[in-house]
Amino acid sequence: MIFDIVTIFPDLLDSPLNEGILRRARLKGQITTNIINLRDFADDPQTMTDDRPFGGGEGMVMKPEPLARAVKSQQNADGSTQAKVILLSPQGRSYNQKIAGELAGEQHLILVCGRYEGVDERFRAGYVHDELSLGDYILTGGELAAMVIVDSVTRLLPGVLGCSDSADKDTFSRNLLKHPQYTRPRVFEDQAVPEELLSGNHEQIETYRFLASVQRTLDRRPDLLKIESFSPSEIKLLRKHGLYEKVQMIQDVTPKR
Ligand code: 9D3
Repeated sequence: MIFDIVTIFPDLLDSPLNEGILRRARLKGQITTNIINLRDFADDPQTMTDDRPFGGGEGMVMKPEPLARAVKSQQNADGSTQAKVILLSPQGRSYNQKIAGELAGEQHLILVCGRYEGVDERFRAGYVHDELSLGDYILTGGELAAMVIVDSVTRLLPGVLGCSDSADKDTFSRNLLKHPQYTRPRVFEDQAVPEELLSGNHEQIETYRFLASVQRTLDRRPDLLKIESFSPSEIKLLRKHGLYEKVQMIQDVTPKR
């Protein structure tokens, strides 16, 4: 899969792509990342990529021509399919695991990092296929958002994670938060590891973890809970431990995201 990232701060993106799983995926050829310096596509000597807004007002707007030239330079650069162009901006729809899964099915993404107050609307209209935001907080630009997309999509690609760390055991595919985890020592600052985890009894351990996951999800992310996602044997367990009623109640009063 090819990720082209169009930015005015190319250096910002170097190290995240050069560590850990992203680095390994690049070296194994599972992903290709190209950092495109928008300034290379500016036309005037001062390499202006932004300008003052028509109509007046605060801040600057990214000019359409450099953005369009940068995108065109990468579009069909791999010969075959049309790349999907994604603008990262506070006006985009909110990114989530479902969108990550959809993007993992693409062959070529061009991620355009917004800066300043935004981009000229005609670039958006003519070149952008989708516009994404990370959520309701303010960043200084789209670069970190682009890295989040590359990271979250890459780990979904076949063969990128080891088989021990399979993508579908994750939090968001089960609608449950992960249970608390412990390693050595058995006692740390007067806090012991729960007995159930030391029992060596696999069924007891799984039951403990399942109940702890449900409890944690009830406490922290009730919006994730889906009563339909529990199997009959899980519902029996929840009933036995007084959690079924709580899940049902919270399910009824929590707005879904
Ligand atoms: C005053 C209006 N602001 C828009 C909400 C101006 C503004 C703030 C921040 C314009 C651009 C930016 C830079 N942010 C991004 O480019 C961005 C972003 C974000 O700020 N939050 C969450 N996701 C993203 S993706 C790109």
